[in-house]
Amino acid sequence: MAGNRTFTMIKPDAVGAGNTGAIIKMIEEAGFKIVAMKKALLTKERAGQFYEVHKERPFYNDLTTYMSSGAIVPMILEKDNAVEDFRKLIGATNPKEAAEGTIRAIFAESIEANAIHGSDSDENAEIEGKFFFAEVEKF
Ligand code: RTP
Ligand code: MG
Repeated sequence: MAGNRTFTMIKPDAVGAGNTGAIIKMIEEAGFKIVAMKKALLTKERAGQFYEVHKERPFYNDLTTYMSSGAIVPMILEKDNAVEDFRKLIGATNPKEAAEGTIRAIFAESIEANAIHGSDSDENAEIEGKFFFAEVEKF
């Protein structure tokens, strides 16, 4: 079952711009079922924990400042081949390189404020889902 789930969060730029509903509509129309969802605010410290793998990267400080700048909408999603199919739906990290019709091509503002996150492996999907949700919050 773990292989069929991924984790996402709608990032502060997209939530702040009022694009939450439009993005959720694209996710559901692409065949993903919402297993868990909420609205949350990360502190800079907690954003730093989430993106710990990037802590040596030059963009880490900016990224954690940005990710704690406003509300986010984290979700656990279910579908066959969830991780890979979801990365296709969101498009490349840099919206200038994101394929036409992808969520980032439509909604991202920049390489950093890029509208949405998607887990990059089944293992990380599991870890990231647990970062935000307790078992009782998953349906
Ligand atoms: P994500 O983890 O958020 O789904 O994005 P991703 O896999 O496509 O990209 P990743 O390399 O994991 O980077 C995580 C997030 O850091 C910001 N970033 N900024 N200024 C920059 O050069 C830069 N590069 C990455 C983006 O918000 C990216 O999604
Ligand atoms: Mg990533």
